[in-house]
This record gives sequence, C-alpha cells and structure tokens, in this order.
Amino acid sequence: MKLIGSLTSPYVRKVRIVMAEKKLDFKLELADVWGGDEVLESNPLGKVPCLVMEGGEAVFDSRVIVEYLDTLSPVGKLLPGSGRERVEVRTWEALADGLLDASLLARMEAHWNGRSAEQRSQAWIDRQMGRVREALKAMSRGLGESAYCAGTHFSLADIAVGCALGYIDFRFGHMDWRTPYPNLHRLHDKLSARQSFIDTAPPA
Ligand code: GSF
Repeated sequence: MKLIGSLTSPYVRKVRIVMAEKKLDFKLELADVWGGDEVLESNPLGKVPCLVMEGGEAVFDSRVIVEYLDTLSPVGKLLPGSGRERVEVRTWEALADGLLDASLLARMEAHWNGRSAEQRSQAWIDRQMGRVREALKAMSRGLGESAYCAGTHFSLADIAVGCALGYIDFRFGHMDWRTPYPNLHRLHDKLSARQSFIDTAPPA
C-alpha cells in the first residue's frame, strides 16, 4: 500500500497513526498539494491523504481510508463493529475533522498566496475560528472526566482529537486551549506520549 501525503497535513497524520497503531506496512509518498498537480492522478479532488492499494485503486478521504484500514487487521481495533458505539466514535471523528476543516479555511483565507490582501476577509476568518472554539468546547464537554473520548478504550476518536489539538499547536501556537480545557490538556499529554503520535508529529 502506498499513502500519498505530506508531513504537515493533520488528516494524513490521522491515517499514519492508525497504520502505526494497527502495525500495517505502507510506503509514504510525499506530495506538495499546493505546489503541484501530481495528486490529481490518484485523487481527482487533488487532496491528501490518498491511499493507493496494491491493485492501483485509490481510496480517499481520510475517514474512508481509516475505516478501511481498521478492517485489515484485528490488531488494535479502533472502531466498534456497529451500533451506537460505532456512531459515537465516528461523530467524534467528524467533530475533530470539522475543527480541522474550519481551521484550514481560516488559515487559507489569511495566507493562501492565490489571494491578494484585499481579497482576504477577516469576517470569514472570524467565522471559521468561531467554529474552532465551539468544537473545542464540545470536545471538552464530551470528554468530561473520562480517560478516553468514547467508551473506556483508546479508539479512532482519540486519534482524531489528538490530531486536531496537535494541529492547533502547530498552526495556531498562540491559541491557549489548555487553560480553559484542562481535560483536553490531560488527554493530549497522554496521547502525545504514544509512539505513533511521537513518530508523526509535524516538523518543527
Ligand atoms: C480533507 C483533506 C485535505 O483537505 C480528508 O482527507 O479527511 N476531508 C479530507 N487535505 C489538504 C491537505 S491539509 O492541509 O491537510 C489538501 O490536500 N488540500 C489541497 C487542496 O487543494 O485543497
């Protein structure tokens, strides 16, 4: 299996962590989605992550990839088989990915070089950052005093939340989410000590 990705993408990080936790072998092929078009050959949306399977079929986006990967090995099951528990984990993932979507939109609005200073909208950035703050609040409320986001075990929910918090530190280092949300701080510290998180931390 080949994973097309970048070292800074939080969605790629989620997939890499799932692969590491499940001890799956893959080759990481780095792609620059903002500087070239090579990803388009595998993913018509031009986005990473994109998983290319042995037969050449491409799988995207990250949620579809991780769902598939979890079926490949019984090692370290990350998604409950069915029912309410499965939906709970997927909803955590949607929340964490939604935080990432909003923060990426805000970042692109502020920094994408295809936009001039006059074209940038502070109102749009504020709207997206408001979504980020609401998502953090919901994560903290959902976690409460539990050890893990969903149920009593480490799951894809924790991986997704860990990647979202890590991305805020990486791109919005000035944002202090630890003081208002000590329970997220505690979870993040615990996740950051896992080898899969250490090995996939975005470059400094
Ligand atoms: C999001 C992937 C994405 O936006 C997923 O896989 O979960 N829902 C998708 N990837 C970004 C890279 S990143 O900033 O993480 C990407 O490839 N953007 C290129 C573009 O042209 O939008």
